[in-house]
Amino acid sequence: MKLVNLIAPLAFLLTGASAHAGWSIKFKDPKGDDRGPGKYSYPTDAVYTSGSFDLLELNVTDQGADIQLDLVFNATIEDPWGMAKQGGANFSVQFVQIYVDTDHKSKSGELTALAGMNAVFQDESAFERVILVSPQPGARVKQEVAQKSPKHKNLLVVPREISAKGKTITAKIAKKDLGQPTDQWGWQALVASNEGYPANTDVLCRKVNEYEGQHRFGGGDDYEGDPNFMDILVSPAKGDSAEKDAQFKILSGYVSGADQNKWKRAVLPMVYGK
Ligand SMILES: [Ca+2]
Ligand SMILES: [Ca+2]
Ligand SMILES: [Ca+2]
Repeated sequence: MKLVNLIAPLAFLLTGASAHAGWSIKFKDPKGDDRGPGKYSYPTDAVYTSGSFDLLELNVTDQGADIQLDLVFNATIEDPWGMAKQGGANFSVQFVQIYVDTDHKSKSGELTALAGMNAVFQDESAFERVILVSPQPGARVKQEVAQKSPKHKNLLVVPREISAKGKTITAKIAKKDLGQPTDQWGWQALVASNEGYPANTDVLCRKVNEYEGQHRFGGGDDYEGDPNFMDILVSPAKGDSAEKDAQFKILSGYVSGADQNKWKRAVLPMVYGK
């Protein structure tokens, strides 16, 4: 056997395990669009500092055994409620749900966002995974999803480690839990707020009401047709201000009010890779 025939498979064996390490993708989001459909307002309590729900970047990096997500916000991330001392991560008010479409086939996957979000996805963006970046302990996140949003139980990915530093929340996910990301995957990040005392219908999220309160967002209505999140990604996710208006238009597509039969969900797109 020629030496070259021996070397090629050997090189594959040596590099195969980490062949994808180093792959990354960056999504940017405009500043100042942390108002959902354009008219949402923050709760009045001082912990909800300006920019706390304004996503600026989502970076996804393959690190070999882990996939790392870095979420950059327009505010320093703080832990005023001491979530870290309660066995959670070191931040308090944010709760980001990251939806992933791994096959980009119409209606292949789940279309409804987690209980409490009050939103659905476009047919082409039916998702296979939902990654929950919550400051709550992982066991509680799993329990809430199993109890209140059972159809997402098998799609749920809980990061093995979540921490905040400066303006960035970082989540490390075991690759075996997520799969191997490719340029063809679709991504969406819903920026909601962590609620330790959620309604029976909501997975750990804070509600949007008609008027803002100490711990309630305002600018929606007091029924359950309005989306309960403040910021999303919009294609092409370069962070241009046009994406701001595109987001407001997408999220304004909902109908809420006293008559549940008339409710219409906001329909969310995803952003696909390179
Ligand atoms: Ca933003
Ligand atoms: Ca899919
Ligand atoms: Ca946005």
